[in-house]
Amino acid sequence: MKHGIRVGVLISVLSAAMIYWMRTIPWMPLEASREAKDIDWLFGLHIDVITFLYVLVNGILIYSIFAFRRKKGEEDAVGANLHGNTKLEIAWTVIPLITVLFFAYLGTIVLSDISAAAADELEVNVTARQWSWSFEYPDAGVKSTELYLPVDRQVKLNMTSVDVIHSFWVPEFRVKMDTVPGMTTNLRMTPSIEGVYKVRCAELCGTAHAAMLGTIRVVSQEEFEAWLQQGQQQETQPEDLSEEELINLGASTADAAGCLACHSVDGTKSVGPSWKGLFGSERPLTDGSTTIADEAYIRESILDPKAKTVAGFPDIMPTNYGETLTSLDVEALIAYIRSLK
Ligand code: HEC
Ligand SMILES: [Cu+2]
Repeated sequence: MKHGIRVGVLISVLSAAMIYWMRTIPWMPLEASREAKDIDWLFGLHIDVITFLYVLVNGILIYSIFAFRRKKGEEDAVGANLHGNTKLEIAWTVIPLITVLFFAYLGTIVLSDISAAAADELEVNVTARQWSWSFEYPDAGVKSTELYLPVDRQVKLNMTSVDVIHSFWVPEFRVKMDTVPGMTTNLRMTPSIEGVYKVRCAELCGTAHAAMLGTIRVVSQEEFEAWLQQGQQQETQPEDLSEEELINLGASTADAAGCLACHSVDGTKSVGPSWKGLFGSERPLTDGSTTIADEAYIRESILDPKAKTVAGFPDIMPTNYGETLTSLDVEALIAYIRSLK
């Protein structure tokens, strides 16, 4: 009994101190969504329990090392021969079981809270691809490579992927959800602090996985409306833009659509041929023939990459750019490639 009381006191004091200390550690980035509060609360509770368990196991261990060590005169003694302790075994089965069930209950409540629909939620369609993100506001008919969100309004993301599995993850919002080809997954969140954040891909998805970042801009409601309106007017045709604007658009499209993961613009060979000096050059093809890289050839290379394959390169260029790029995007890409002398 004496040992029990001592260990009890030791563990109470140590775990209180340790839990206090653990709570002062800033584990998490900025809490920038409403959901983050509930999630961090649950996370903190887990850490408390884990800390207590850590102290419990190691406290008893350390106490025993000192209290029950072999003392002088006991060199030949044999320790007591124990055959289990039924009460103890019931206790250490039932208590953890109740604890785990309790956490499952809390987890279910928090999950159903943070994924509940709100009446005025904003819907955004998210498309993930190797290795970029794109966003569409179906109600406004606006497409964007940056995710603009109004602060303090719940958003519902309808997400899919055009190639492999990716995962939409914003650490500051504490939310993460896979995007799966052929399937729509949903994620709800309510950004609560204006600012710029990054969406990261949290599913290893190939060569440029680590560079699969998208920009999220959380802005005021007015700023958001203004941005949407501006986007709605932008049914731009290639003729509306100057050559220079077209080239700039092509450069940013090449980045956003993930082309630059496989193509360099400075002559270095990567997964695919470099675009430098491509326009107007003679291309050796796998079937032994050659062709001149004119506009038609480049358009075909983007929209139907299987039609011709450049000799010495694998035939692995994605085949769905016809669906994911607008005709303006394609013309801008051609102008950009043409400019890389
Ligand atoms: C996964 C890697 C990959 C991505 C992403 C990719 N390409 Fe390619 N691309 C290739 C490879 C490999 C080739 C060479 C084989 C072939 O012709 O299919 C190629 C060939 C081309 C060619 C013909 C080049 C030549 O030297 O004749 C053009 C033009 C082109 N790509 C444009 C694009 C554009 C524009 C994008 C983005 C919208 C893009 N590619 C995205 C891998 C890629
Ligand atoms: Cu990815």
